[in-house]
Parts: sequence; C-alpha cells; structure tokens
Amino acid sequence: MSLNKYYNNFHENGYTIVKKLLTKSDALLLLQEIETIKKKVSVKKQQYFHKTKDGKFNTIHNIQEFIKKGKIINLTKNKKLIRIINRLLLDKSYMRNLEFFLKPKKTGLASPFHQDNFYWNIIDAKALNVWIALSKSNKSNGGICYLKGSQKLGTINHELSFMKGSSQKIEDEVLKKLNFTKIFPSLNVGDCIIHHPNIIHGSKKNLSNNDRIGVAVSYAAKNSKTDLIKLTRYKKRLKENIKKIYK
Ligand SMILES: O=C(O)CCC(=O)C(=O)O
Repeated sequence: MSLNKYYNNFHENGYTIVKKLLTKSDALLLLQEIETIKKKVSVKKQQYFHKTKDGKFNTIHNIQEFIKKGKIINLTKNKKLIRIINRLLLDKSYMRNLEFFLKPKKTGLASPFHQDNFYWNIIDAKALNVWIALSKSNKSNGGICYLKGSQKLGTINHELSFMKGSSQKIEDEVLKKLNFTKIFPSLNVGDCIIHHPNIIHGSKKNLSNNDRIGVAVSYAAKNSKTDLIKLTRYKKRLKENIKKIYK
C-alpha cells in the first residue's frame, strides 16, 4: 500500500493496517523474548503487569523502562514502520511507550472502550499506537474492536474502569449514544494495525482456544507537547484504579 493510502485510512477511519510487517520466524523469536521479559517483570511493582484469574500474564506495561536492548527494542526501530509513522504524523517521531497485550486463551481479560489520548494527554493528539500481532487476532479470540471514525470526536471524558490493564473507560451511557460502525480487524501473525490516539476501541474477554498476543508501541511526533496538568491527573487516577483492584 502507498504511504498516501496509509495516511488517508488513518485520518479518515482512525486506523490503518500494515500487512506482513514481520515474518513468521521474526514473530517466533519475539515470542521467545517475551518469555524472558515475563520473568524479569515478575519481581517488579504491580503497576508493570496484570495477571488473569488463573495466574497468566494478561498485560505488561512501560517495558521500555526496564528493557533497553534486544529484538523487541529493535522492532520499535523497524525502518518500514518508522517511514509510515513519520508520514502519518507529518513529523519525525519517538517511541514513547511499549506494552504487551498477552490475552491468554480462555481467561484473557477484556479492555474497556477507551481512547489512548485520555491516558497520554498529547496536545493535538500528535501521536499514534501500533499493535503488532504475534498471534492471529480477530473477533473470535477477543480481537480489538474499533468505532470507525470516532477519532473525530476529539478526546472525550472517561471514568475509572476498576479493570486490570486499562484503567480508564468511556461511560456506558455515553457509548450507547454513539453511532459509529464497529470494526473488528483480522490480523495474521506479523501484521500490525496503526491507530489514532483518539479512536475509541476496546476488546472483549478471550474465551477462545487461542491466545491473542500483541506488542503495542506508541509513538509521538517529535514536536508534540504533553499537557502535564492532565497527565498528572491521569497518573493519580491510575494509582487509584490499582489501589481499588488490589485492595
Ligand atoms: O489488545 C487489546 O486487547 C487492547 C489493546 C489496546 O487497547 C491498545 O493497544 O491501545
């Protein structure tokens, strides 16, 4: 697909899909590295990971704070990916955050409908999120659902979710009134989806027989600025959410 097509999809629909960013063998090596990272994160504070009821890792957060090199870090610098990202942002970019969504079969937890920029607070939403599939991801294994075009609403209000891994959510009453088409992209191993920080998205529990594994890397435009007052407010709310969940 041409850079223009990626650009138009991203700004019109709120997301664009990049097929075959990675080969299946690249993905396999990344999965092996994730196993090592799981061991490292186990001894860290609660804010870095959440587990399912049966003790499996569901999400791992802020990985860039404790992993500085390796295949996952190299992936965040993938040349093809950076070229597309810089075109979408009309600027150079930097990686701001790295997370894993590991959603194990049968017990993987849901992520409530939210906008990433309610968490990030980047002025004018000059940022994006890349969700790279290391397993198949689709509706049947709780794949992400997007409200197509909802990024055009700008960043709207959220409330505490009291859920693990996505601490803020859009109120059910507000969601009910929205009238956007729901899209469940189907990704193969190695494909990725790049989404706008204001698109409303979420995922259901993974009750299927197949794990749903993704690496989510967020990037901001080099010249972007963060609203520090809103970011501080978010961090307080995140702590409140964690306190409530693990009390
Ligand atoms: O993979 C999921 O279940 C949720 C991912 C998500 O919310 C994100 O990448 O922003």
